[in-house]
Amino acid sequence: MIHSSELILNDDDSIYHLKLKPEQLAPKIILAGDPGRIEVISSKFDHIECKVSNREFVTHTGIYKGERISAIATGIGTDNIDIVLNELDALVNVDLESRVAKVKHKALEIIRIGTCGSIQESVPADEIVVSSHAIGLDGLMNFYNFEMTALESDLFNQFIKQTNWPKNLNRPYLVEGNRPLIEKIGKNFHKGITITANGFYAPQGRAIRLKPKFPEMNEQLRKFSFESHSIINYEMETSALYGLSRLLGHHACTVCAVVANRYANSFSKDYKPVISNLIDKVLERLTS
Ligand code: R1P
Repeated sequence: MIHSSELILNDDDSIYHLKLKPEQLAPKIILAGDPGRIEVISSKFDHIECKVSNREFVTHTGIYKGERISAIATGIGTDNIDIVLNELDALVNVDLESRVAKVKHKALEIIRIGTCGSIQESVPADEIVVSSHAIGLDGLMNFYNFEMTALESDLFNQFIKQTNWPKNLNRPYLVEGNRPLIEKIGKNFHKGITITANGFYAPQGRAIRLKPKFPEMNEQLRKFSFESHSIINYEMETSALYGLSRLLGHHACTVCAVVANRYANSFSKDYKPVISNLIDKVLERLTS
């Protein structure tokens, strides 16, 4: 039995942060950092079943072309992904009444639709990137029994070597997303490795008044190349999403609209229509 300090339920028996009950969650899920994006996604549904919100965690569940989908805002960062993934999994794989994990596990299909910064000249603002792998600078997966596969380890060792990764920064980790889902959702998008940063400014090589300790980081990331792999973009959630999905037995894929090009020092003039088109494509591909 899972204690009430570990699996926390609200007075209405909904789960602690997401405030959802099992019947309010669909097996196909779209995640977005920005709570405002959830309204855009559900405006495309044929029917909205329920809207639930608590803190930054806004959920709209509805029907799109006959399929049930939940759109959920995670807020920013891998610490929030830790909450969202664990609570989503508890909703489907734990009997909340008896507080016992179910014997038969359900696998969720989870697509993150995000915004990101590209570090490559060839991937300008307003284009779309699908994350084949994520390199987490966040350290979250180091708190779980997560181990990289042999292929991931090879790629990771190359990353440490080629970037000359400083020993006094966080120890990163590398994780691949769900290949079949990446092929299905990410068709014709730029595909590559995503850096999941544990901050928006210095951890992504930005400086306003404070200078980053590793100023050559973006140049090192841009130059990285191993077999067919290169690093394309920065965002702040995918490493945890891919890592926790693998451990919990769910399928995950991230697609992001490029809003900033860090090589050209440019920012999208208006990325909202790009996100709206991306949502249309993901909904089509997720339900086909
Ligand atoms: C930073 O501005 C936020 O935008 C990106 C980053 O991952 C981070 O969450 O994604 P979202 O647009 O999904 O929030």
